[in-house]
Amino acid sequence: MFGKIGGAVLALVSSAVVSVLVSQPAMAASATSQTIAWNDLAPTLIHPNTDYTKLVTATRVPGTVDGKALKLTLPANPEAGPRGGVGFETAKAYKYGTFGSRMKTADCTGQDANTGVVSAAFTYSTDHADTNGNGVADNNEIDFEFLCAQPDVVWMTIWTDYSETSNNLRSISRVLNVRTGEVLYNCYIVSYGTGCQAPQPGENLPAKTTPIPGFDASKQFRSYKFDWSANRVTFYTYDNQNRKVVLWDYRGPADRIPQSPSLFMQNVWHSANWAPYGSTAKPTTPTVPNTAVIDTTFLPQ
Ligand SMILES: [Ca+2]
Ligand SMILES: [Ca+2]
Repeated sequence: MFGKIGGAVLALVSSAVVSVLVSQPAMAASATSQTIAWNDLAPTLIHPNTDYTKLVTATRVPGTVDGKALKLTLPANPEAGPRGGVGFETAKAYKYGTFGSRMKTADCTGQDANTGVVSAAFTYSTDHADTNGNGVADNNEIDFEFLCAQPDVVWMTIWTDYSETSNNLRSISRVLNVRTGEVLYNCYIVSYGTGCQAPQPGENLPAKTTPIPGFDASKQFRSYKFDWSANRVTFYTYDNQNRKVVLWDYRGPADRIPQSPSLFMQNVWHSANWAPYGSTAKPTTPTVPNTAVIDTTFLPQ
């Protein structure tokens, strides 16, 4: 299942201009959720994946609700792609519900301006089958992703298909400057390099979001959540007064929404080809460790 996760997708993208316009997969309701506070309860919920052995829990972490946190530290000079990264997945799969995390994403302040580090929280499932019957291998995935070089911007993507052996995929992404509330990009694509498909009703809501002054995902603990149901995915966070701010209320065609049980995952990894929005610079390899700090993880009941 990690064959594709996050890894080689942008290898298919030859143009740097295009590469800034597509996200990589990091490899979605019920209103009730459980909160994993990263205390002694957490290990029973997390699958001990041998690709992800660098999990460290810490106490007395400033800014956390309960003092305890999970630190995901990407070592210096990592291999590109999620397999060279650090993260976890849940032991159990979930279909629909509320998912998310209160976290502080990897901070590359003071490093090379083009440092390529992704912090992600997402649902994921693929068995390379074609359950939705459209001729392309399914890839069920709903992502929050942040690039350390652009910590005022969030990338949100809903995937349903991805082929490792062709240029076929199905994903819709929204790139949002959370600080200003400006939607930078909202696009459904079926292959790399062929541009956006015509938008369907309900795919680009709200047109603008409530600005969160001073927003910086790498400097502040924030909760990022999404409510995943069969016909709607709503992404949200909270402003400086702890009021809910909807980042993307996706109500487009249901066949563009995952409908399969999925694991929830969080990870930090190096991308060598995913540039910040608006940049054509090639991302550079981090030469020092980079850490995302997870205060809590939110899962369906
Ligand atoms: Ca399919
Ligand atoms: Ca905590």
